[in-house]
Amino acid sequence: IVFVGTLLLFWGCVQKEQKIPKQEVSRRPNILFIMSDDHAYQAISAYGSELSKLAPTPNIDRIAKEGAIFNRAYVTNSICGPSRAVILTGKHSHINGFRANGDRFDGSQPTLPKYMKKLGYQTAIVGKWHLYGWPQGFDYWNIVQDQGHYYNPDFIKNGDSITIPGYVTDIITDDALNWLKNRNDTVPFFLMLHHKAPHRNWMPPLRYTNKYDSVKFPIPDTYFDQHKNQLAAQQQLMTVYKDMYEGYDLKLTKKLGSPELASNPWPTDFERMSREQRKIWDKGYQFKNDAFHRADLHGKALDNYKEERYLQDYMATVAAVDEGVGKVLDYLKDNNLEDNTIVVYTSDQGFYLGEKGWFDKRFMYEESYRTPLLIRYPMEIKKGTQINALVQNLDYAQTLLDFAGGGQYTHEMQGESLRPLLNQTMDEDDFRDVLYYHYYAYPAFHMVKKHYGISTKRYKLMHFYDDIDAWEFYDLEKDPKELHNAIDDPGYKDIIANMHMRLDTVQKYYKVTSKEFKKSPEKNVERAYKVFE
Ligand code: SGN
Ligand code: CA
Repeated sequence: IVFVGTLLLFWGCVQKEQKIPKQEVSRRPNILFIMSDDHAYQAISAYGSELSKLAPTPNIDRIAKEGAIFNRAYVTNSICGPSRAVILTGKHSHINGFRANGDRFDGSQPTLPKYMKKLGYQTAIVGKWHLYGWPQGFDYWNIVQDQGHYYNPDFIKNGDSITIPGYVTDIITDDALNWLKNRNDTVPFFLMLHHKAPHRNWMPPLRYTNKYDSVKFPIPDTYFDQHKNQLAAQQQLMTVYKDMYEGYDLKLTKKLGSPELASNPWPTDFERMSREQRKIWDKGYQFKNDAFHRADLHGKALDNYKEERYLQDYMATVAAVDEGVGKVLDYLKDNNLEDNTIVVYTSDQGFYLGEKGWFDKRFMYEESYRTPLLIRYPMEIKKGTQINALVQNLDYAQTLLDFAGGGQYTHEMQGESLRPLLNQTMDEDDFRDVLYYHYYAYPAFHMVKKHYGISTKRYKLMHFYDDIDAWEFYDLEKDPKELHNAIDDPGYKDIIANMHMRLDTVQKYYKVTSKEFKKSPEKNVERAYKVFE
């Protein structure tokens, strides 16, 4: 009894010590962290691509216009679950233990939401989670099951399974708004709003099935690239015109006049629709599909057409995300929360929109390695701030804790706070000048080989390993599209030697050990490729 009593007394003291005065808690900024799934920076008009000009994202752009845009934001491991684990922990995959989709997140480790709670925040997550193991550190959670579905999706709400009728992006937006409206407004909030869209198979809402039908999106000039001297790139299975399913991905039909989809290995995504939804959907797609059959395309014309259809659906899916972002920004505005709320918009990684011929992500090449990052917080960030420093999703936890007054919790994290970049108290050149990357998921969907590497503002060194052993080096200034692997170019000999040295240093810095470079057991290859991620 004495022992238990002492323990309770001790616990009471600890509790007391941690209690933060009420006035201090209420002064902390609210945080709205919006993350979509697979949203390429090329598809956000604030980043200025030709493609995005044809399908602008005015609401997401508002965050950049009224705040800051990061032009060189990257991930540490370009795949969903791992990126989310990095964001929650502020630690690389090899430290937080979640290396590939399908791993189980060790929820007992310290995370950003747990710290936010300690700081007196009311915390919530709505939308995609994809970490296996239920969310911890959230007062409220309502997550889509696994990858989630576009139509009538299944959710797990604080532990209970429910199916919510409607379109996933709208449902996530509304649920987040509902939580905001009913929150305890005497304490600050930390809300993670995680969209499922625009993840494969890019199903737009019924109101947008024809939104971009008449828009001819430009075909990337690298669409038919053959990946010369890029062994891993030659062996991927994520080429739009080779690996997409005509029915499932491109919504093409079998024949003129019929709504029956062509190859469609996962029919449930369509079968989930109610009869009314399906009717509107089929009607929306009928006209373009009939036009497609009449055109009787072959060869490159067919390949190009597939890219057009891919982009039309992808961008229509993005349009709903943008609309949702507009709704929550309006809520903040109408409720006098604009000034004291930090709004972040990002994606779990970048994505290919036909560059190099691809969809999906995983590679350390720019399109999938980079990710959009926009942050608005008028109290500290000047309108229209452009940031070119090399930042990573590794930095988000530290940044948000810094703003929330939780700097004491970040000692074990591996990133840097972006706050001095955002409020311009630090010169960009004084920020880090090299980034580390490691992708582990092979063999798996799309068969991108395991690789790791480093990048500076100008150079990139990568090593593909496991069942290959291939180094690549790029000079991004001379070759921004990464088409010329210059690893054997004598002109770069010294620079490459230096990059190797830096790679060693960086790996030591992030505590990477040799056990990180394990080969996959040969027999798993076939099976792993078929496993649904
Ligand atoms: C699904 C997709 C893949 C995608 C993975 C991982 N296929 O398996 O194309 O690479 O998710 O995506 S699908 O037919 O089910 O859409 S991630 O964003 O979750 O990492
Ligand atoms: Ca993703």
